[in-house]
Amino acid sequence: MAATLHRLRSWLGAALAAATLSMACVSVAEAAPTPTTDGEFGVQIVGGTRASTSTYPWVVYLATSSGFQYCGGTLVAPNKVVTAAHCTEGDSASAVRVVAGRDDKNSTAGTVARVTKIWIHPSYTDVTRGYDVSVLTLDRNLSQTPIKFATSADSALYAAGTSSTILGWGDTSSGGSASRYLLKATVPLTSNSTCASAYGSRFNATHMVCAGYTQGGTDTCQGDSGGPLVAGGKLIGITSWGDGCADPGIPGVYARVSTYAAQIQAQL
Ligand code: 4AZ
Repeated sequence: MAATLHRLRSWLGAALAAATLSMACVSVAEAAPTPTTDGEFGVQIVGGTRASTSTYPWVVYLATSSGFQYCGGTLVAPNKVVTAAHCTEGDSASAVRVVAGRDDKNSTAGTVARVTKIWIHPSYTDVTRGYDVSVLTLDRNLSQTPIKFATSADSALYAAGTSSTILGWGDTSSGGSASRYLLKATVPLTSNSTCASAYGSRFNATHMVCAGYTQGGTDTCQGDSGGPLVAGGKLIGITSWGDGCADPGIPGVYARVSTYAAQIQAQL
């Protein structure tokens, strides 16, 4: 369902998408006034810069069989990709492509793998209830280097203020259009209390971690879902949800990978 909506969005454009995605995502562009940081600079994730898959070989994107990018993902083994459950929910494996080593969506660089199995966390229902985790098995081993993911031993990586990296090919402003190129940005992890102040009971610290500057301006956005939040050289989060993108006081929300480490490991 959600992946289908992501695809519809690709086809029909951002304006229609705002209405369409309101069913799958918790919020839409009109949830908050568009800040001056949105759109004015015409760059990145929101507020980021271009990045190369040579530097971040484990970042991948999910595409339809027609080649439309609709989510991100992270290579955690040569043939295993971690992504968001809301990216793969309702999909058949045969419909999903994983694109690795391609910075520019309008190029043919890198490798397009097929998917032979989709695992979705069995407790997943919707993003605000947590469990927004999915593992894809690929039809081949990729040459790109995987990244390690956080486990219960990595609680230090989740400390408030930790500098983290977000990556993706998603929208460069709230309600805007997707990036042609891989983009990256650095955002600090927020405290749990800061995130609870923004989201109330929708935020669950066991299942989620938030990141963003108090002043906004830098964030993941629609189309970045499923992609990586990295700190200390490990995958610590999966881009999951948020109210709008990059608004002051409204951080992005990420699935807390350490909570799911054993279940992810069991899929490898
Ligand atoms: C989404 O709908 C989405 N600003 C991803 C990230 C954020 C909001 C929405 C965080 O895919």
